[in-house]
Amino acid sequence: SAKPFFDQLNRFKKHSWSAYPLVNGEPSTDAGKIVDVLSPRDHQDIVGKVAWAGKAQAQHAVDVACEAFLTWRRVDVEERARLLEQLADQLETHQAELIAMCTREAGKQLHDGVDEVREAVDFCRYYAAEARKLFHEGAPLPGPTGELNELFVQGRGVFVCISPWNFPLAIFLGQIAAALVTGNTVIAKPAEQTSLIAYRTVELMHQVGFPEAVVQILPGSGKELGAALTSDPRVAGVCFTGSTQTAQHINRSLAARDGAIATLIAETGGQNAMLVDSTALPEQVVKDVLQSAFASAGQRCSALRVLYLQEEIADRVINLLKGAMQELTIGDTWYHHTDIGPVIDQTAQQKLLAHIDEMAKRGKLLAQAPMQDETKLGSYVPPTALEIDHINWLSQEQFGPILHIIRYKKSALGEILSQINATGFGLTLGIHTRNTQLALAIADQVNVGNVYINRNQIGAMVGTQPFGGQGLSGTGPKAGGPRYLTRFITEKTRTNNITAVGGNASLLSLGD
Ligand code: UN1
Repeated sequence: SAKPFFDQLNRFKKHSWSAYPLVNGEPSTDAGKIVDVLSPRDHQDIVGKVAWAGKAQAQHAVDVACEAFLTWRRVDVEERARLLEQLADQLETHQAELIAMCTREAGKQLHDGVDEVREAVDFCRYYAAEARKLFHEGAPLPGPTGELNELFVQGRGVFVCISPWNFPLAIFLGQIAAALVTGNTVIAKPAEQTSLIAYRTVELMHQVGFPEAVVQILPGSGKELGAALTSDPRVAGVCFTGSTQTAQHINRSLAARDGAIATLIAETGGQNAMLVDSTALPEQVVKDVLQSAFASAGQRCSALRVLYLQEEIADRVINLLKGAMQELTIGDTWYHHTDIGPVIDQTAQQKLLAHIDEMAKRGKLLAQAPMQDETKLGSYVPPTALEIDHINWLSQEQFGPILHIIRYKKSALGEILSQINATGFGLTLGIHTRNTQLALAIADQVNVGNVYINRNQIGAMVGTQPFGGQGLSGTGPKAGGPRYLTRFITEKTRTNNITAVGGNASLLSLGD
């Protein structure tokens, strides 16, 4: 009974959703603030209503999660993994609704919504498979005869998962999936801007059989609710994706607690560069620059911010880029023909527009994509290319469709690599060259998590390009990689002197 995709999608064009604090499966309606969610597409489309949680719900949710951990950590890994796989199927069944939510609530293009569902599904299946490998219950270790040594892994306890609005489904669920499959209980605090899709996802989780006490959701403010959760000494770990500043804040809050030393897994910002030398293929460069800098309105932490062009090729690339930018369609994300949609809200829009003004004065405005009339309603920022002199003009990450271009002389390459490292960020790096030795040498010198050679530098795939950075860009291990789950677990070694109780033949043979 498969209906054509757009028919399914249209059913959710006017739908309105709700989100509440959901503690132990009980929605609290007496929570503090109630917020109307207006789409960044046009600031008119009402996507739904969100009730925010306060300190009382945070405390209560931690009580419930602590209690639930005692049984959840004993559930067989096979069962937890199977639940994740059932969730993956459930997401696919509901993909039209989830894509509509991505588009309306987060202002993402339809094809970004398709990618989000795909990535969320991949996270579920990948972490299910990795957890089965990690949990060799009682894997025997070598040791002297008469002694049985075994290694066990288990969840750490209550994990608080604080997720961003730019991947409101994929990253929201990726964090939770990793924490749950390794035997932790979860309190999810989604981004203020995208609570509705997060809440809907948690409903789907409960429908497939994740216990209500094991995964709870609290919509609310980062400042108050986030602080209430991260300052609770019973919380064993925090998984966070968002700004570097907020990660540092969470780190201090965890360190100040009089309690167990908590784990912080953080994936934060970048000041991502691409280097293009004179041997690169200009058409390929322009295609990959457009994608890396402007896809998802530049609202990816992987996005290209600073394009370095060797002087011999700079004019050629800039001219092609200017032409290509004139062809972009900026507008309402409900339409499939739209290339680039709005930024998340008016605060972001104002900040980005102010940055463009400042850089245009100090440097040079090279190109701006044309805006359709419909963009007047929503929070749109024109994709913009600016020429600047030095990466240190950029004191912080500009999370939007703004590309900074710097020309360089071949002899200055070494100095430029040092300047990129000196930003302290280390997330993605793009390289375009036909000189393979040079590409490999640059890849080795720059301290980043993900290097992309002769292609775009966004869209890391789960299991294929594990994603995450160094320094100011995050703690690692990489999401979607083979070691990600290791920080969600704790280990227990059990050493048993089996001769002391007169010996046990079957155990002895294991120990030999
Ligand atoms: C983020 O934008 O917060 O590679 C990280 C990519 C994505 C980036 C996710 N996986 O484009």
